Amino acid sequence: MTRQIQLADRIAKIKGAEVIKSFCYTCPWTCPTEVYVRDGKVVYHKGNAEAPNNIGSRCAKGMASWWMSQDPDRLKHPMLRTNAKGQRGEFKRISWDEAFTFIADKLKLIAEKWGPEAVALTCHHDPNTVFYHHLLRDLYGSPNMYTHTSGCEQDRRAACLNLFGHVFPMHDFANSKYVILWGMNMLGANQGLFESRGLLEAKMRGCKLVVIDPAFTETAQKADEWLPIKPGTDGALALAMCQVIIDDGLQDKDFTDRYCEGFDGFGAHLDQKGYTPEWAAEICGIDAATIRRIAREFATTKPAISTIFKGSGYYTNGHDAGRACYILDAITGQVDGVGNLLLKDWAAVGAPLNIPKKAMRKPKKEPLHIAMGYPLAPDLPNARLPDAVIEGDPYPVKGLFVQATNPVMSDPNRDRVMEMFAKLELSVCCDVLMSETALECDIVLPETSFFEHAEIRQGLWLGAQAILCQPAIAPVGESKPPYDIAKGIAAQMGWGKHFDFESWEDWAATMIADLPVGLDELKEKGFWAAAPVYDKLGNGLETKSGKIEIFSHAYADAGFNPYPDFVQRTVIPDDDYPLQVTHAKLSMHCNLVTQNNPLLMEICSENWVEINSADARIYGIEDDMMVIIESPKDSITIRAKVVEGLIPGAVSIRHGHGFGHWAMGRIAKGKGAHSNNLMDSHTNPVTGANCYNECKVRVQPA
Ligand SMILES: Nc1nc2c(c(=O)[nH]1)N[C@H]1C(S)=C(S)[C@@H](COP(=O)(O)OP(=O)(O)OC[C@H]3O[C@@H](n4cnc5c(=O)[nH]c(N)nc54)[C@H](O)[C@@H]3O)O[C@H]1N2
Ligand SMILES: Nc1nc2c(c(=O)[nH]1)N[C@H]1C(S)=C(S)[C@@H](COP(=O)(O)OP(=O)(O)OC[C@H]3O[C@@H](n4cnc5c(=O)[nH]c(N)nc54)[C@H](O)[C@@H]3O)O[C@H]1N2
Ligand code: SF4
Ligand SMILES: [Mo]
Repeated sequence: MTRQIQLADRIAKIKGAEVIKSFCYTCPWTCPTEVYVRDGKVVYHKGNAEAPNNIGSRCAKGMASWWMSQDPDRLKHPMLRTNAKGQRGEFKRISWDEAFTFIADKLKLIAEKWGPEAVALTCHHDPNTVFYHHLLRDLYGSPNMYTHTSGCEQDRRAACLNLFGHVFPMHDFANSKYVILWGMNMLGANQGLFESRGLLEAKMRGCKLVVIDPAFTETAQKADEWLPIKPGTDGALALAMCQVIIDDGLQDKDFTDRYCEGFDGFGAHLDQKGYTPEWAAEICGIDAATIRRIAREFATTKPAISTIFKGSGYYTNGHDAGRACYILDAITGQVDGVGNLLLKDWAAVGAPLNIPKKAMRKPKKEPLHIAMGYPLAPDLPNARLPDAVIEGDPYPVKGLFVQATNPVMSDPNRDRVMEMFAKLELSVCCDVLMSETALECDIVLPETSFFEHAEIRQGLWLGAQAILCQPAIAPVGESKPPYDIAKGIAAQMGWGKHFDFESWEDWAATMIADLPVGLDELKEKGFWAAAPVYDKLGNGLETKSGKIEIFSHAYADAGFNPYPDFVQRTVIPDDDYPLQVTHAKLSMHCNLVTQNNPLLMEICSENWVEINSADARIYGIEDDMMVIIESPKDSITIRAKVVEGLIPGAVSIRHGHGFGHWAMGRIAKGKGAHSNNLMDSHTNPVTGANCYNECKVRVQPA
């Protein structure tokens, strides 16, 4: 324990605070925490020192997140829209009973006129969404329960599912000797803390870090080598690296024989397509000698990891780029061993409600993503949802529940998303703040935050882990936890008996019935974790062949090319719009969650666009100047940072503020600029991912 933590512990204890084990949900990595509460207020909080995920640490946005427990702008009452849709919402306060009745009446009407599949739900991976699933899927009968993932790491998910049959492999960086990060800026956009710490510790022990990114990110700044790649060309580079490894005979033959499907065909495929380093160099802007060298280093330094997050996935060719980056791990035998990409085990966390089979309604239609023609999409292609609402394609969607996600801000093509909200018969927003999406909805329901309610979810740690969030303070205003909201609506629908728990401890006990830990111990510790288990490939994977599918049967069955290919992405800069848009997160904020937090806004009060000094000279841009970025569709005014660390021909827009932030609250309002109306609704044809970087722009001083 560091001196600082000891000191803080002592201060808090002296002042008589109660310590509650919980987790942070400021970002999806949900680090286990200790929340210190006195007189019903959060007075301090820190990482849970016992938990392997964070070992007592937190990131800046996690530290500052206690603000959420007392933000005066928190939603406090259910609100009903009083003006017509298609304009900024005006609302009146209503009671919960009125809210439940309103929603239930609309649900009944939609089921009668269009069928239950005309209601969809989208959320931010919140585990408590499970209560809405019980309500809307199991009892109401809609197959359309989705998350926001097509706006996030959908391409990574799809690549990992198709190759490894695993949705979210973790990284055993701490034991690695060679790491290639493809557009994964984990030291800026931090993903929990043990992976970043593990990587930095490994580096101190001599692990080589190569960052492939158009931008000289926080992570690139710590790398041994930064390879500035032309946007949307990772697939070409990774395929050429695979070819070098196979040409040189550096593959792990024993591993590919035992655990991989289609290795021999893959070599032939690369040869046939001519995916040589010289070919790739032309496309990605990294010279052939470097491609060869990095490929050979990677194949001969073990253990190693080649991994992606979202960078390569924001283009219409991201699906195969992702697969190719991970095939590097597969052909060199670097999967699921110590120091590798780890196909982590999941904890046996069950459903909270036991709804009898005979009470469950079977959906009559296939889920939207299948009906839309995206059978391999791990989630809804969000950018296509407006087609279903506005045009009834592939079938009508009339009701939408939105929980802990802000699609008006987060999805591409804001105009179209807002048009969608105007056309819905029922739009319900469950949030903690009056978000931009809330303002487009019929009804806004104040949910409790992670300081005020209980949740159990899978921990993002190398081994199986279950983590518990416990209520530390009373709900803010009249806000309710998702369980109570779903229960209230269910009661109006005549299904109240299925929500028969009095306290959160009752449903929590049901959820962890199969875990080797009781609720009392879980409350005491805040988490349950098993040691990481390595080398499980012999048990078979959840792919069609049970192996790592370099040849993807899922792709073949869906009519796609089973081996990855490189195709050019869709929107290419031209004379009128000469610059390529890329995006990156802000280290001091999380997406659109933290811009009303004064502590973080004091450090980072607005977002900006980065532009290379060579481009800045061409377009008359000086550092710190306000500039206009204009696409064929829209324009924004934003502050510019003139940098050396960005590939010329691109701009990097830091994501998180802006769009007037008219809704969120008094601190967020009017700060920074938002880029999501610059682009159209481009969707990856295989994974359904939103392609935010399919966007060309021009820039000039404001
Ligand atoms: N501080 C902070 N931490 C966060 C978040 C946050 O908002 N702030 N958000 C959380 C969430 S929800 C997520 S999903 C993760 C995201 O984690 P990351 O995916 O690591 O985060 P981004 O900043 O979006 O990283 C995208 C990177 O890809 C690069 N890039 C763009 N185009 C290309 C390309 O064609 N090829 C390659 N190789 N790189 C490219 C960008 O320059 C950028 O550095 O972070 C999580 N952690
Ligand atoms: N241009 C561009 N667009 C992007 C990205 C990018 O890098 N560039 N990043 C993409 C990525 S990686 C992601 S993950 C998405 C994220 O996009 P979203 O899914 O919209 O998620 P957030 O921005 O995290 O905001 C979520 C909403 O949750 C609310 N909220 C916060 N805490 C709670 C809570 O405890 N309960 C409830 N009910 N609500 C809560 C907030 O007030 C906010 O309205 O955006 C994507 N969009
Ligand atoms: S990484 Fe995410 S979950 Fe962990 S402390 Fe930071 S904001 Fe919270
Ligand atoms: Mo994300």
